[in-house]
Amino acid sequence: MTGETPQLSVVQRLRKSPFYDATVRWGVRTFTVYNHMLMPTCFESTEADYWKLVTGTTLWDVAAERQVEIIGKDAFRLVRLLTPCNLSEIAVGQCKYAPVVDHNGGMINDPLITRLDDDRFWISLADSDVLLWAKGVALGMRLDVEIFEPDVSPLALQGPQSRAVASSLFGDWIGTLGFFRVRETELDGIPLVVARSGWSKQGGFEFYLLDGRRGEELWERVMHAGKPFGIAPAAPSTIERVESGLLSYGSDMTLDNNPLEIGLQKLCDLDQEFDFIGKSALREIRRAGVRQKLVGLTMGEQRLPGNQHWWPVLDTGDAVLGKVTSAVYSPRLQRYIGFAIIETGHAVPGKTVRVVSPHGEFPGLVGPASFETPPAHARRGSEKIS
Ligand code: THG
Repeated sequence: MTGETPQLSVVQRLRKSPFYDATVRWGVRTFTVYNHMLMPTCFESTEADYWKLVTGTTLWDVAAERQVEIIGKDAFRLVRLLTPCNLSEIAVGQCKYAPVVDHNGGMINDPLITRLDDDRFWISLADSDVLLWAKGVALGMRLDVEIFEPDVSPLALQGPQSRAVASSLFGDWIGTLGFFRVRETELDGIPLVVARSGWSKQGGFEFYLLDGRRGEELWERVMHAGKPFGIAPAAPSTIERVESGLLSYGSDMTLDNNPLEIGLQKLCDLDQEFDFIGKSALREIRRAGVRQKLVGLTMGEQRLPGNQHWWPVLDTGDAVLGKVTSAVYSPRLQRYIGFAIIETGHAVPGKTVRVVSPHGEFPGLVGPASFETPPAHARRGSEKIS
C-alpha cells in the first residue's frame, strides 16, 4: 500500500476531444470521464477557476457533451416521443432544456434539444448513452429516421465578459442572439454553430465545432480574441453550478429519479396531447404525489472539499431521509452548500436535517435548490481546496 491518490489509466477507449492537445498546452490539471470521453475539470484550482468564471470570461472544452443527431421524415416525432417537454412550438434555431425519460418516467438524461431544421435535431447530452436509447425507440416504433453521432464538438465561453469576446470574434450581431437560440456561421473558415447557452448562469455562448480537425485552431483563435478581456481556460464549475441551481446527471439524478421530484416539473407538460414515452407513469406520479424532493442545503461555514459519494441525510432520530447529492464550499456565500434528495415530508424550507459525511456530521438547513449569491467582489480568499 502506497497511500498515493489513485490515477486514471488513459487509454484509447477514453476518447479525446478535438481540443485535448490545446487544453494540455494551456495547463489542464484534472479530467473527468463523461460520455466515455476525457473532459477537463480544473486548470488552476477549483476555486481560482470559479473566480475567473464569475468575474471574467473562461473557455471550456465541453466536447464530451456529445450530440445525437436525428434527421428524417419522423425526426420531430421521435424527438417528441423522447421528452415530456412540450416541443410543439419549438422553432428552427431554438434549443430547449428537455428531460429524456423512460417508460417509468425515470431520468435517462437531461440534455439540450436543438431544432436545426424542420426535420433535423441535435440532442446535446449529459453523461449517459442516449444514442442507443433513441435507436431502440426508432426501431421499435418503425420510424423513418437516421440517428447518429455527428462530428460536432461544443466549446463553451462563459462568464460576464463573454459577450465582449464573442462580439470581437463574430461582430455585433452576436449580442442580438436570443437566449437558447443558435445560428450557423464560421470563423476564419472554421464551420460552427453558435448558441447562446452554457452550463453556468454567468452568461455566455457555446461554439459547436463542425470539423473535429480544427479544434486547436478554434481554441487558439478564441483565446487570442479573449486576451484583452483576461480570458482563462477553465471547465464547468461545480461551485458555480450548485450556487446557480444547475443539476448534474449521474450526481443529482439517475434513472431512479423522475423529473417531478428533482425540480424539473416546470419543463414537463403532462397535459399535452402528444403521447410521449413515460406520460402515463409521470401522470400517475403526479396524482399520487412525489415521495421525495430535491432541495438545497446550507451546511455551515466549514470549508470542506466537494463530496465524492452520496452522503446519508438523517432526521433527529436516526431515520434515513435521503442523501446529499452534491456539496461544495461557496466562496461568495462563505457557506458549505449543496443539494439533497429527501423525503417529501421533510423537504420543507427552514427544516434542519443531519448530514453524515466522511468529515463528520453536521446540520443542514433545507431551502430552495438555488442560492442567492452576492455580486462577486474582493472577497477572494487565498486558501485553495481541490
Ligand atoms: N450545453 C450543451 N449541452 C449540455 C449542457 C450544456 N449537455 C449536458 C448538460 N449541459 C445538460 N444540462 C443542462 C442543464 C441546464 C441548462 C443547460 C443544460 C440550462 N438551464 C437554465 C436554467 O436552469 O436556468 C435554463 C433552463 C430553461 O430556460 O429552460 O441552461 O450546458 N450544449
